[in-house]
Amino acid sequence: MERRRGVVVRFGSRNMEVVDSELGGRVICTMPGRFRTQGIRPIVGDVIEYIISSDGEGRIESILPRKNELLRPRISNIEQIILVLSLREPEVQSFVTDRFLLLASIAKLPVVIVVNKIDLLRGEELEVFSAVYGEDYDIIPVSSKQKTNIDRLRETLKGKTSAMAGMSGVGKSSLLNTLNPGLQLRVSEISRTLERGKHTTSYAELLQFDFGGLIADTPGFANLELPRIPSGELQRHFPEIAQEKGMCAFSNCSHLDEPGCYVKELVEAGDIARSRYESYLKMFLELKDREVVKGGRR
Ligand SMILES: Nc1nc2c(ncn2[C@@H]2O[C@H](COP(=O)(O)OP(=O)(O)OP(=O)(O)O)[C@@H](O)[C@H]2O)c(=O)[nH]1
Ligand SMILES: [Mg+2]
Ligand SMILES: [Zn+2]
Repeated sequence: MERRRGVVVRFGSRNMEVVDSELGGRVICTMPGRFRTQGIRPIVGDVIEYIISSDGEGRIESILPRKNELLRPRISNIEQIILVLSLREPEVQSFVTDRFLLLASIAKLPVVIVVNKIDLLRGEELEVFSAVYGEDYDIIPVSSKQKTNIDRLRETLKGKTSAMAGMSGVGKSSLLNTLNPGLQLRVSEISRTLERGKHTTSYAELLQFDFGGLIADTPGFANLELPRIPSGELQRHFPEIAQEKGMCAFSNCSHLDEPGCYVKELVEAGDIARSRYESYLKMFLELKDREVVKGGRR
């Protein structure tokens, strides 16, 4: 029988939904019993091989190796993080933005910053934001409400698997509907054919854009608990600090209060944004605290 390829986009209690872009549709698939005994468990985002049985159901044959895997939400093969934020209603604090950026960096995923609700901005607010982030990150300013710059965002999403992250209220759901009207509605329709468990909302799922591309609609990535990295590694994830590596008097400078710290000089001169430096300090001290707590075992 013909083996086909698809991407797992959603789970039910006993089956899963697979998008087969060649087929141009979706197939409800089940797992062979041997997966359970062998401890094989597909997750959302997995590329799988399957065969269609006579009743139109699919049966999974194998899972292709994962390129990467996010833990919260548990999802594989993500190609980029779309970090949505707004500068008004709500004004997302730079510390929150910087945590998201850190998580994306640790996951080794490129991130695109989408500044939504630009219809609410006054004066130079967008320019001020761009001055802090524009050099190291791609920024797409949009308004879901006025449909500004939506085409540009669509281009960025087209043909890729993305995860959308961002604080509650910044307009993630609104954007999905503006990008692809009816997307959410269609989802609930399909869910009926899928046998759902009781706690389905906690699962990750991927939505399929009509223009091509998949996106994880769960805000689960919003869990902002600091990942367990050594404090000394933090600076690698701040591009504007990492770039100055070797410029401080001490080669292992943590840019806290060491003499001859070039990073602090750049902050004073306004070449590194103060808000970014303050985020760095706050996270550094948090990581350091944790190291002291478990210090006895080191
Ligand atoms: N002015 C303005 N309001 C917007 C825009 N986009 C979304 N909103 C409003 O912002 C509010 C929150 O939007 P949602 O799409 O629910 O936000 P969300 O990010 O999905 O929030 P969670 O699901 O809680 O994570 C709604 O009242 C939207 O109408 C925009 O571009 N401009
Ligand atoms: Mg939402
Ligand atoms: Zn330094």
